[in-house]
Amino acid sequence: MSVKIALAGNPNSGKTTLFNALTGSNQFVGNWPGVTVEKKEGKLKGHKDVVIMDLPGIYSLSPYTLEEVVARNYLIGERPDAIINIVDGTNIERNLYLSTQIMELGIPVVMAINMMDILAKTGDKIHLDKLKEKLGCDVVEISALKGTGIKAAAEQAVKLANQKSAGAPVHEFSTKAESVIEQVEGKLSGIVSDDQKRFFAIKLLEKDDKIQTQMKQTVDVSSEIKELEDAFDDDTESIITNERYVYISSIIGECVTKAKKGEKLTT
Ligand code: BGO
Repeated sequence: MSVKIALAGNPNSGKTTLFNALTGSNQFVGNWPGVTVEKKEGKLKGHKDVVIMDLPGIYSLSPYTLEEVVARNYLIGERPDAIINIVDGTNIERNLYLSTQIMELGIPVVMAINMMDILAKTGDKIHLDKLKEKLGCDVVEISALKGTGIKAAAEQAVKLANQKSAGAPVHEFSTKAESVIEQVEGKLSGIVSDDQKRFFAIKLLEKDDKIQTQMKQTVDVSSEIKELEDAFDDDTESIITNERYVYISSIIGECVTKAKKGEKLTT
């Protein structure tokens, strides 16, 4: 049986560079069914039984662009054995918006922080152990362009894929939001597997009708939506987005040290 590893990240994060470096000429290019979004897959160099699936570059797992729908349908429907989430280390705050959603899927994740060659020149530091703890996933530094760290990232993904278990998702939203998410998760017992509950609960609270349609059974979360909207005096989609930004700010505050302005760069 072959192992499936998905490559997910923002546009311009270096995904194509990494995909090419990991697969070489061993690639198949086509289209995702029914849409003109390019589908690329390839065998991991040196591993006949490991397939890398290059997902379209996206900023979020919301249903607003074709690329997002293709990527999330694959992640939810096909459930790869592991995900390599490539993150542009020079733009980490923005990239983490997608990462926080990827961590909710219940699939093992290796976060590959790319562009480390550029970051090294700026003097900014990303504290990997802290990041790992705050996100609940493995984190490695890479330069897709120079090829550094990419073998270790891929091998870690293969290892996690074979273990078949994702780390528990980190619950870092506000107490109120977490308590409402937990109530919705309670309604999903027997409908989605335990490790996917957080993703589905959040999407239902966001009134994501494509996810509601995709679920075999309709789940009424109107009372939880009302509870959250009354508590925050806002709509649930904005509430969840805001919760993510607050969580990301706390990650950046604890895990990234910026080089002091005016400090001489070491090149
Ligand atoms: C151009 N380090 C550095 N320094 N650059 C990288 C790295 C890295 O680790 N990884 C990728 N890049 P894509 P998506 C370019 O194309 O893989 C660069 O969208 C240019 N092109 O080389 O395409 C990579 O698939 C002219 O840069 O990303 C590429 O995710 C001038 O990041 C860009 C400068 O990588 C995006 C760069 C004509």
